[in-house]
Amino acid sequence: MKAPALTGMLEEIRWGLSRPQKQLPSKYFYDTRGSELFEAITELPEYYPTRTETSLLKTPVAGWVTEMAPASLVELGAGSARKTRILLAAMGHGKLQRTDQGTDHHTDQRTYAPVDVAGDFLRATAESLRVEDPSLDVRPQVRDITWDLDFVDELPAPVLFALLGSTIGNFAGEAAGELLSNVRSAMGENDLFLVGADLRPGAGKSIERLEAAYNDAQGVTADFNLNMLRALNRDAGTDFDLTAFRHRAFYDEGEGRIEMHLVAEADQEVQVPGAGVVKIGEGESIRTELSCKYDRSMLTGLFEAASLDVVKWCTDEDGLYAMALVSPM
Ligand code: SAH
Ligand code: AVI
Repeated sequence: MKAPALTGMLEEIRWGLSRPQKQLPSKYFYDTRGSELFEAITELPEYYPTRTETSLLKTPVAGWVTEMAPASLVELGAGSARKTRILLAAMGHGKLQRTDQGTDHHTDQRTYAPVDVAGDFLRATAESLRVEDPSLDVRPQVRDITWDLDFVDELPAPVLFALLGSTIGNFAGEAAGELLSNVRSAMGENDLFLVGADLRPGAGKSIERLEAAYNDAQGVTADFNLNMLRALNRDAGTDFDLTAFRHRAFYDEGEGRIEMHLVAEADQEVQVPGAGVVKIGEGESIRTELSCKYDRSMLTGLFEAASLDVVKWCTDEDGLYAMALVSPM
């Protein structure tokens, strides 16, 4: 990760570690090693969201995209963009398209703007896409997706925005609404926004299955969780002892979310530049991630609050995962 302004990073860390429930922002998972560990998570037998989303992207979502024939795809939190290849292929299937100005353009002239905080990983993703498809105009944006998406003005329209992998779930409470409003502000009237979301437990989805996705037998999720401390020691100058914390993840049924924590196995004293020593007692935890789970009405409400209308919706047979295509109201 190209570290964001160090002062901003340190402010977030100091603030989070001064809360009654200590917490750290989940975006700090994603240095290059963290991004690779996330990729390994997506291959785990327990982690169903990626496989389920891949299958929905093939059918029916690719058909929605072909129908829309976007000229550009803006992907928020793109990571390796592995599943994105399905969307890019679907974009290329259109024929001539009439623009708002009455001119025609070929929809196989496509622009792809992946946005991610993980700079080195994003640049590698962009490079491999260019090699795979030299006709694709790839414009990576290393930035926080909650920041102004002003670069979108430069892209050929219409634009399809995408937020895949249930990353929306990592923005809890008001942050999810703010993120959707941020995207809404960047959208033109003919643009669309595709969102993937992990669903709450139900008839075809047990709490055990959900919790297993965050407590895999091989311990990859535990490594991913602990890697945040390694990244902060390197990028923020903290001195967390990685051997002194253990991974914990559980589903909070009342809140409808997975919480990931790092639990101190003994009393800890951590140096945080600018904040001196932060004490963490034995058994105390730092919350590193919230992963909110939704149902259709909650998501519709979130979209409506951001002036977005659901125009297409699908889920898999078991009701594990949903995809929504939304348009400006
Ligand atoms: N879209 C991919 C990757 C999901 S992992 C998929 O569906 O598999 C979440 C991605 O979002 C990571 O690549 C991470 O670096 C990025 N990310 C997390 N928080 C972010 C933020 N605030 N701004 C920009 N990128 C963010
Ligand atoms: C990227 N994000 C949606 C993942 C999730 O499921 O919340 C990150 C993750 N955390 C643990 N496993 C995967």
